[in-house]
Amino acid sequence: MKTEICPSMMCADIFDLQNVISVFEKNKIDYLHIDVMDGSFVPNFTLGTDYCRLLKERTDIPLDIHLMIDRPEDKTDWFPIGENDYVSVHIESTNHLHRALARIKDKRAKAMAALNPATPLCMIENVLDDIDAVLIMTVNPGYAGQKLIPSTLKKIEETRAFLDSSGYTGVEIEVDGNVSFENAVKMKKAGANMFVVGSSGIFSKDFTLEEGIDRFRKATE
Ligand code: S6P
Ligand code: MG
Repeated sequence: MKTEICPSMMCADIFDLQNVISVFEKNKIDYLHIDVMDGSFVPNFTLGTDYCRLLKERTDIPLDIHLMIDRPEDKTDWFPIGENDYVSVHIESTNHLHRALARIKDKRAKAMAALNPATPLCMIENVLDDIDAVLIMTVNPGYAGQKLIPSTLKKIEETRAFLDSSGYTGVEIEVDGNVSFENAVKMKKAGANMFVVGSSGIFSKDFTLEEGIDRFRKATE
């Protein structure tokens, strides 16, 4: 499966966004990962509907909208969701996971089910026909700059094995949280193919964004 880079936009320098997007376009970045936090499902507020809309207007790079909000099924219309975009909803954020995924599919976008580190894999068992990807959180959602929870590596492996043995070989696995160059190698080996790269990956004061992308691609080759 193709290795895809999804930079976490909450880690990008907001005063330098024009340049950041140009670098991503030039380097053929796969998705822009946008963390939407509502201060309720997670203890933080981050990027919102206007931010998504402005990015959508500025670039053709598909969005990867990570909804960390309560009752996402009621809010999908607030976002500029296009055919090539991914939208992920957390299993823990709704009593109506199937409905939330269906709202995304109504927009012809790609649907992703997200699991917190403590949420068991079996929770996706009944929505396999409704998803294009599974998001395995490798930290507790809410903040950038956290440390990988080691048990999640095994969970990635189990997820890939479960999807393959159930006949869903085309369902992708995204990983999010402390995806450093070093951790990405282990995550890829475990079966992940979409990588959310943030402050421990390509966004660093020690090298340019372009160098970071290059290092990431070489590490995960
Ligand atoms: C966390 C959020 C993530 C972070 C990303 C940051 O709740 O969903 O997308 O932005 O993990 O990357 P890093 O390398 O700082 O962990
Ligand atoms: Mg995220």
